[in-house]
Amino acid sequence: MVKPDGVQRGLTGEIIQRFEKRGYKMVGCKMVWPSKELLEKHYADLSGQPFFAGLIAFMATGPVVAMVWEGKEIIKMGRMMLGATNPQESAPGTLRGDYSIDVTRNIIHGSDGVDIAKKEIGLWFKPEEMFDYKSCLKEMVYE
Ligand code: DAT
Ligand code: MG
Repeated sequence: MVKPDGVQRGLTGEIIQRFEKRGYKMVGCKMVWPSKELLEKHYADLSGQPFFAGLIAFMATGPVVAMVWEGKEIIKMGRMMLGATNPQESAPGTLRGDYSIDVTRNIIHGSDGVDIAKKEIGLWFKPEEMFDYKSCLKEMVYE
């Protein structure tokens, strides 16, 4: 998900392009201005953290771009492409390492595991907003 800072800074296209160019397949994509209720469910596991209220407040300041990507080990590889949570520790070449400075403005969210991804997809997407199609790139990206 491109966070409000990523959308405002015009980084949505670049973020999508990184995933597209690597060879991953987009199966869902939409702009959403999330409610605090949705964000509280999305970040429920962080509700005990001191930064929780600020995180929810910032994430509700504007629209985000929610996406579902498909591909081999996409969750693990996607996390690598994002970089460390704190941009001060994100390697150059990662999205956060190239485009962000502070942890509360780290431009992008990525699911952290298969079960979490399923939960998050259920929160953000209706089944009919996701698309099962054959990518013409398949034979050229995978062995
Ligand atoms: P990630 O987004 O890499 O999965 P997370 O799930 O631990 O990281 O935290 C969710 C978001 O909360 C993170 O992208 C930015 C914010 N956050 C995390 N740690 C923080 C901290 N110490 N202070 C302020 N915001 C923080
Ligand atoms: Mg997380």
